[in-house]
Amino acid sequence: MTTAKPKVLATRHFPPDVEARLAANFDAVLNPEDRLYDGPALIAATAGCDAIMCAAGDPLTADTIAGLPGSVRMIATFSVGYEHVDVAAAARRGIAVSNTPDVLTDATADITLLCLLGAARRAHEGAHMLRTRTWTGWTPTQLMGVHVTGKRLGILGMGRIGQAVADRARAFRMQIHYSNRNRLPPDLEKDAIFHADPEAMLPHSDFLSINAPMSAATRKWVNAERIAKLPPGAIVVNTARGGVVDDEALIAALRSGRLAAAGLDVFEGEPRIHPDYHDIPNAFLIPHMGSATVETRNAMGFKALDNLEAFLLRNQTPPDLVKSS
Ligand code: 8YV
Repeated sequence: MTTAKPKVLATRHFPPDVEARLAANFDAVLNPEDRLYDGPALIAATAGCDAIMCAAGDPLTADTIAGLPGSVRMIATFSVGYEHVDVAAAARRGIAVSNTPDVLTDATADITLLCLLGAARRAHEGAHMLRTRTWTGWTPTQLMGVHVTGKRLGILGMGRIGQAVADRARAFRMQIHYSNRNRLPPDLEKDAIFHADPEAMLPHSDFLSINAPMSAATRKWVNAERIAKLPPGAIVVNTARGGVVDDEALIAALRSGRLAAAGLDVFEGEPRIHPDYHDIPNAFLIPHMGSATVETRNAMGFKALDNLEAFLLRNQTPPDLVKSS
């Protein structure tokens, strides 16, 4: 007698190799058209499901989780960030939650450097000139940006991604400052300068990179008051979550020139970003591409599957279980 495979709802259209393994090992409910589920649709779609494989932006709020059928035992998110899953609400219902740490560290750190360099070197304006056929030729003063070498980089959130950003920035001979809940041990801290108080790091940050997760404490952390503490002409880079930045304050500082530039991969309310960003030349913008390499997206999917398989097929604790704080 064959026993039925556990049923897993995939809320998004995941990479082909990931979906193939999902379908081989589970009774998979796929979403080939990549339709976005709202809360009620998600609840309806999970009828008879044992687990949900979701992604950032899916509304796994307390209300949605409260409405899930009793059969749902696990939520595996295809992301390292899990602010879209109410972990406490899941814990109350005995639903395990897992995420995908480590595998996207390098890709996200790479994109952080892309944003840093793109902002500092006015890549958007240069590319725009070519695309709009308005480049009339090289001039000695054309598109002069901000030098990176030797500058101070303040990193808010020195976890795996923050540390990988620091390693890359060292190759540009940047001086690393960081603020983190806990000071790193010397072998990880290396030459970086720790600031127990993140506010105290700001005056030392010619560049500020946000690498902290979204939480109540980081919500709109980059606001007008804190921007005023950065050196004039500083550059802000955000590859973490859009909600960490107060868009109105950042836009005002970019317009006035108080900040030289910003490099942003993530946005509050994405994909409907603050409309003013569209017209700001000194903002280098890309659409949440931090982990977007084939290797990384496959690794994220396989990690989500490792967690689902451990829990649903082998009755084990998921290796990347997210604990409710
Ligand atoms: C993902 C991310 O691509 O993993 C994260 O937290 O922000 C991204 O790199 C996306 O969130 C997929 O769910």
